Amino acid sequence: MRKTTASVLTAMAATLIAGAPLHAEQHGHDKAGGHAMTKMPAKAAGIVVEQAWARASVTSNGAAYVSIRNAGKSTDQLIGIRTPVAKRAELHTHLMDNGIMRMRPLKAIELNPGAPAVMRPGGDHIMLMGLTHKLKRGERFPITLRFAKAGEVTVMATVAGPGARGPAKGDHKGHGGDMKHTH
Ligand SMILES: [Cu+2]
Repeated sequence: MRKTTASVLTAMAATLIAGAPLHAEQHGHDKAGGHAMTKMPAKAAGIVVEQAWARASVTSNGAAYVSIRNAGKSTDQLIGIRTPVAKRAELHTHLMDNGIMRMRPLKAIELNPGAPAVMRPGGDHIMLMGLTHKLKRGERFPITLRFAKAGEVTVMATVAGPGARGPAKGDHKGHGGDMKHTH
């Protein structure tokens, strides 16, 4: 088990270097803070980010999840992530490999009109690497998503419990009554 984890991390590190341009743009827009975007789902050029949440962290890495709807007419791609709470944030997915669940970095996530991308534990996720502090349940923090066409969107993620399978129930902060879910 331990060995497997280590080799996955090594593979991830190699890919991270290859994927470095994703981070070329870190010149501090983090002041966004999200005041303006807490009232309704964040939106840019047809892209709607409906739900953002994270698990409470137990190590120096963490995981966050968003649901993205492409309400436009053409395909877009999620190509980059950043957040002030982690040194790096990467797009990951989980793949079964010989009966072992492994994480794999993704260069991008395709966003087709009419097919929402729902990140969830065990599937696509945002890997938060090198957290600046422990993410505690109930805490909120900004995540900036970069899209190939729609540009950048910043959303506020709410931290749920450490083993949560979904966003905390009854948390209406920042979701402007958009309570629908796809599964
Ligand atoms: Cu991961």
